[in-house]
Amino acid sequence: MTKKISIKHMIYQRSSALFAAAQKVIPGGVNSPVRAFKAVGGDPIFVKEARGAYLYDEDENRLIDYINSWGPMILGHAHPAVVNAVVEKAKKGTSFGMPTEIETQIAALAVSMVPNIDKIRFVNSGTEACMSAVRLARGYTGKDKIIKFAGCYHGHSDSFLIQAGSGAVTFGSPNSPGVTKGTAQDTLLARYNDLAHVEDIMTSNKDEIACVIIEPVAGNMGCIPPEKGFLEGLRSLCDAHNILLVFDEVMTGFRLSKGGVQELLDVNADMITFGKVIGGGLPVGAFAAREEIMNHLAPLGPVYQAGTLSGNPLAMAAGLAMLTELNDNPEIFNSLADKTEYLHKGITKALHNHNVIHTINRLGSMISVHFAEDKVVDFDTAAKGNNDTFKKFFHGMLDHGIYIAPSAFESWFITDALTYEDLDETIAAVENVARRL
Ligand code: KE4
Repeated sequence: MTKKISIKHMIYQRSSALFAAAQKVIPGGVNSPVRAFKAVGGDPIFVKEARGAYLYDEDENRLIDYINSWGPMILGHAHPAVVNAVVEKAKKGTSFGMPTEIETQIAALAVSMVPNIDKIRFVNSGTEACMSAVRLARGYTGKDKIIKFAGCYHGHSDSFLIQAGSGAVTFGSPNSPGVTKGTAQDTLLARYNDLAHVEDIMTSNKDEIACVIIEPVAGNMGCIPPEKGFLEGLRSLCDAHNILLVFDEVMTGFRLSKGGVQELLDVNADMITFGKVIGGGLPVGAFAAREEIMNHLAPLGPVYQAGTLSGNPLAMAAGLAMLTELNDNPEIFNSLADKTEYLHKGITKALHNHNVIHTINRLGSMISVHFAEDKVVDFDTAAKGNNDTFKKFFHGMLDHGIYIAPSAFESWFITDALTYEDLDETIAAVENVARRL
């Protein structure tokens, strides 16, 4: 039985005042564009604190959080294991710029959890991980070009801001100014889920392509799972053309399963990038591969990569606590998938009850609602979604105390802190909002 709830008539006065103040000293008032609500309109919400599945904003509103800092808070906000680890580590100093044992501990744990990797290098963001992975692929292969997919987002490094997804799309400037022609010419753009297109590009750029980099389950066009055979086909094409296959698992790593997409879908990549969950909410990215590739990295090999705060013990403590929780309790991944399936079924029913045209994509604990008639399988079909309907949906859900991605080109991120009561409240809100779409 659908739970009846009313609109909560939330107020956002303090958030709006804080946003006005922030805009005076921070470009756009935010430190990452997608937070500015440009794609949905209105002022962004300022969060005071968060616990479990809930955000508490500066106007004392409680919001059920379906973004979870864009993925890291898979166990819920302020998880005791992570908080305690960080507090204890901070008392002993936060960063030394020298090796520490905890880096080896989290590296060994990550290597034990993820297939096909012997070594891992820690950096400070997903962007840095993907940027470094591509440099390593180029250094290892001696080739300059890369293939990325329209709508996939690998962070804001120049090579990737070519029809990128996520925030870059919502700004209608897929190729960001500041990216030189020289850089752009080495990035070849393919259509997601289109093997024939990838093969054409490989054939036309014979022996020039260092790697293919892909979100093996896309999240930056909304959630778009790979069609059956797509990743396996990519693997075969990369083998045939002697090209490295890089899985950008910044979003999917340690979220879709212990071993990420490689384990979940049984497809092997040559290099994997991580972010988000691996840092437990602190700034951590990483890239990993088999030893013969990783040993090309400085100080062992000629490919340079470095970072003042890379592997700092404070961030390592958060990441190690998070990965340990997930490694010791793998049933969490099934629980997340079950909750996401329950949510999917509830939202579908609620929107169908009011004849709202939509399609929902879901894999594991990643899900997105597209107000489009056709199946969403790539950037072009994702872009056909009705953004006006999305905006109404977003603000309607917010009025019910439910925080979803402020853009149709994002995945929702389910946290295991969500209860089935939270899910029922969310589904009831969809039912209410659907009446007005
Ligand atoms: P960061 O540099 O933001 O840590 O990671 C970049 C990145 C790389 N690869 C994938 C698959 C990603 O999803 C991301 C970052 N994700 C976005 C959300 N779609 C971060 C949110 C933001 O830009 O503020």
